[in-house]
Amino acid sequence: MKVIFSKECLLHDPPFEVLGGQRVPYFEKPERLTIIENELRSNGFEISEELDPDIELKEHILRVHSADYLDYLETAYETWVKQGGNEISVLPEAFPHVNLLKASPNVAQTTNAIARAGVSSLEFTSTVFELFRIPHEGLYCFDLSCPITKDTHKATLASLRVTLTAAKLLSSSALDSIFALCRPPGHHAMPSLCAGYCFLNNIAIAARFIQHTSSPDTTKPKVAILDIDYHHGNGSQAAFYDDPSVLYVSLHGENDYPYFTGFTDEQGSGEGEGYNFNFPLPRGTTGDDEYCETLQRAVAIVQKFEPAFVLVSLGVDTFIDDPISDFKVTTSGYLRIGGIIASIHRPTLFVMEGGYALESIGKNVSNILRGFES
Ligand code: SP5
Ligand code: ZN
Repeated sequence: MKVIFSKECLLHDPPFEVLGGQRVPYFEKPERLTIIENELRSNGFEISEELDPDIELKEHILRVHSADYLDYLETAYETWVKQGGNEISVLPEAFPHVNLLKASPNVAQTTNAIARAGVSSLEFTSTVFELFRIPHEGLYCFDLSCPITKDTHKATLASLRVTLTAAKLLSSSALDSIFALCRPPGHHAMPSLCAGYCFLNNIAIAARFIQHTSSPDTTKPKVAILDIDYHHGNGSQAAFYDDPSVLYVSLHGENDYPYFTGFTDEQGSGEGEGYNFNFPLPRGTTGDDEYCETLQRAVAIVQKFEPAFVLVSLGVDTFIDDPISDFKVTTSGYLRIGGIIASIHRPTLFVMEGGYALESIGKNVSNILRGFES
């Protein structure tokens, strides 16, 4: 399987995040990628650092994200520092909660960079905005895991370019699979919210990219997103919630981050009803057998949908020793998981998401890809 990679993805390197009320070293480290890269090389995978220079990223980003959010990502660090913020990173300290805004419609008047980092989102407060005729702006964050450093945006764009280069190769040639080895990851990113280490939703943008760049003579290809990261991909779900042309199926830890999404009764809305499937699995007990059994059911749903392409949000934070997750999938379990995904028999784009156990992340990712190929 061909692998697309870029060293620019390593540039995002915040020193810490805030989890469970504590300042902790940032789990989503650049080393994750270099460890996977080395493991894949020693397993004989072909790794290409040639990115497609012709893809106009902005055009494709705007199919998923709002223009004001993209503008924020581009300028947040500079504005923050200009206003006297620390040079480490942009990180909000206050959020314009919807209940706060109800009685105080002045969110639009905030120009303070600290406030703007946390200023509410379109999706989050749109009703309130409409109600008080507040201009849509600001927002941008729903947790404390997305510090924006000097080079964060550069790395984020590289991550997306890796993904779209891979998507283009897959959809324009006879390849049956390809792997986008990238970071920062994407599946938690919403139209105008970063969170969970994600800034731009790589896989959602790739799904739209494939649909919009396919031959105009053919009908818009159906795309299935299979999300095997430990966490529910709230951003990917939201991007296609009312769209029957993109199926979203996720297996994830029950009652864990992002906490407010990923329930079984989230099945899509309007025309998209019946095209969103969530499989929350119990924390603490879900091992290889339980996981693979549910994955088989998820795969059957994908097969029935008959997608032209399958996009896999590849997280290995389901691993037994992952420092922030609670499943018990083993390194050899990932061989089985890759094999089950292969049984869909469709052109498949793997996009890197989470996985934080540095000692095993290389082997685990490599096993999914090897399991797929064998
Ligand atoms: C892409 C991705 O995997 N993002 C995940 C972000 C998760 N952030 C919140 C983690 C909460 C961890 N809870 C600590 C439990 C320690 N056992
Ligand atoms: Zn995850």
